[in-house]
Amino acid sequence: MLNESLLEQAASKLHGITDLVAFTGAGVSAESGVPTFRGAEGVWKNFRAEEVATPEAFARDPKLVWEFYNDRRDLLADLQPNPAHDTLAELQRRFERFTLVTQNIDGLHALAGSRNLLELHGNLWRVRCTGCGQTWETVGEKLPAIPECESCGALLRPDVVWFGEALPEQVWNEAFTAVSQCEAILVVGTSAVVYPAAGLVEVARRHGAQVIEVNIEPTAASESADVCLHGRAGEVLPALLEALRTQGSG
Ligand code: BV8
Ligand code: ZN
Repeated sequence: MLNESLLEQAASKLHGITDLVAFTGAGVSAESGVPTFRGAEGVWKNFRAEEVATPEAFARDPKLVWEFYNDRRDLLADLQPNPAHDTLAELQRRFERFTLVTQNIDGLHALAGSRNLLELHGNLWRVRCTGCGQTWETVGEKLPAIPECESCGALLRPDVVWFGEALPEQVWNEAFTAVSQCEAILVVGTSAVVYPAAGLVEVARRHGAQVIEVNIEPTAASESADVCLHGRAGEVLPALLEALRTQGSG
């Protein structure tokens, strides 16, 4: 059962502000059927991240790495956004400045209609040529086991950020700016262990933002949070929106 008073407390922190950031991780897609990374059924269970989500792994065994990503593309092709994604898209329409910063690569926020979306770790549906650098959106497409570039013949790779790789500079700068300016940050469904992304929560707090966490359990971000709403994002976020409505905001 959701804690009504904490919901009211969180809603009152959002009431009347104009600049909100939502920072999401794999937990926001869990109720859509996307395995999280570190949960019991975590996507890493068959593979260790170091095995498949690194440039070294790709150089060593591109076939294995593509098997890992093609499996996730196949799984995702049939999955839909859940009420957590939908509520974040609705919140975007209620706040003058709303930035959605996600670590997820599953594309479900865009599918739910979120705009002004910053994908810190790239996107599973986009591929990039390791030779000429061209990128292609290949949403829902079935790729060959080892896809090659039509223009230059080099290997294609998923356009995601692997461990040991820098985040896309433009996206990182926009995210950093957004969290430095926001009045509140909603931290949803992340274990907050992957850096530099996880560091954005502290940046927001240091700049005076209220921090509201939504998660089924305590995380590394919990000590930075002013309010921790324990529960599934697909239930807590709609309830938070409802509490906002009854507070007559926006
Ligand atoms: C960098 C894309 C330097 C790929 C991802 C040692 C060795 C090597 C590297 C490091 C090291 N120590 C530290 C590092 C740095 C490393 C890092 O932070 N490692 C961690 C693991 C310690 N970081 C990097 O390597 C980054 N790059 O540092 O480069 C550099 C700098 C300059 C120039 C050159 C180089 C790059 C990190 C990006 C890696 N790519 N994804 C892919 O997905 O295949 S990260 C991956 O983890 C996903 O993006 C994922 O989003 C992200 C974080 O995980 P979460 O989203 O938080 O998911 P998780 O399962 O952990 O948690 C789910 C949460 O949801 C839980 O809290 C759970 O309770 C909750 N939940 C579950 N169900 C629900 C729910 N909540 C609500 N409702 C529910 N229903
Ligand atoms: Zn090419």
